[in-house]
Amino acid sequence: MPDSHVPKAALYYYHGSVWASVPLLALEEKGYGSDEVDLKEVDLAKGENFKPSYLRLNPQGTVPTLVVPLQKTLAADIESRYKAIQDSKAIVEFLDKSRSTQSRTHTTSSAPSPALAPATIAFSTLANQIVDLIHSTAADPNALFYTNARSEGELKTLAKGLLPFLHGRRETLVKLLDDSDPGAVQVSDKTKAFWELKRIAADSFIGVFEEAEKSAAELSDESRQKREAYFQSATAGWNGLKDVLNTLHQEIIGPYALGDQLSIADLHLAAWLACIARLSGADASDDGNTAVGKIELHIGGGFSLPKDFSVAEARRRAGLAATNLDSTERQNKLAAFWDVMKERPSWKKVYANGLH
Ligand SMILES: N[C@@H](CCC(=O)N[C@@H](CS)C(=O)NCC(=O)O)C(=O)O
Repeated sequence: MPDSHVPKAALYYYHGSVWASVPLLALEEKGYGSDEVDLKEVDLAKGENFKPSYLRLNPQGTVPTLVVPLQKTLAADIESRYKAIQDSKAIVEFLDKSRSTQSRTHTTSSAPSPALAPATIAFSTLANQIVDLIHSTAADPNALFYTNARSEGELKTLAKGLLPFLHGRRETLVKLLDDSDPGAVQVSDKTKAFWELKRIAADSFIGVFEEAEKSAAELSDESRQKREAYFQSATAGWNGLKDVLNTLHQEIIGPYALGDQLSIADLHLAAWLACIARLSGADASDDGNTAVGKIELHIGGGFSLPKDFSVAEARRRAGLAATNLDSTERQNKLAAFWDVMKERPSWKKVYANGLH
């Protein structure tokens, strides 16, 4: 058993976060023992990520953050020093390298630890392209989360869901700004400007959502313009997803991003797709065709990905038992990806309480 004085790594996450799901999936896939990394929830709905104590770990105020003890200072008699890894890409690369079948330092798990880094330069380039694409502005699931309404009916529903979240964050930001007035807590101008920007962003959505129950005719000119601008950006955001999905469909080898082996790219893709599917009305029990079908329908305008990937081939490559499938049955590659990810214990654990 590891010595309880040995400093542990801590993963700061939020249960509803897209990008924090990537290291959560990685912990399972890499076979980390449940007592090897402390999970610390940062409540984004209460703006806990804006607090100075969290900004010291991650100045962007985002989850995930992985705080790891520096190896030189593992001995119990030396005060531990830590470094904070502040982005899902860097965290997963670190988690991948830090546990291998050879190195079992302080590990309590005997689970296998497959390498998730691509094995060749060509695969590594492809994996990076996929990861960069799903982390690009056009694919940003958090922007789509706030702009998931393109009609007055959808706006009413979304407002009910998001207003408590936005108010919770705003309250914290206002308090932090008030407390940082001269004479109170000392914070840098940069931090104050960051809080101010976040407060303005929250206010702008709150303004639109708080008037969601009003018809367009009941709004002031200014509010009507704001609602129209909101719908325009929502429409542009969801339309922009067509290119992202088409490119992914072309780039992925199938059923995993790099073919038959799970890699880092799949963890990012799984977390991203789960979130986009949820925003499109899918749930965790949906199969790949249903979930991706809901995404296509939600994007609208008859958008659909080509169904050019053999279902039987996808199952064979993923090492899954053949079902009584018609060997000519085809699906799109994202649906095939969904079906094989859904079978994995990592996915079952991270999405046990539903998609997020
Ligand atoms: N590039 C970062 C992005 C992380 C990110 O944007 N996380 C979101 C949650 S999924 C967040 O913490 N947003 C801050 C907020 O809601 O204020 C990563 O991949 O880790």
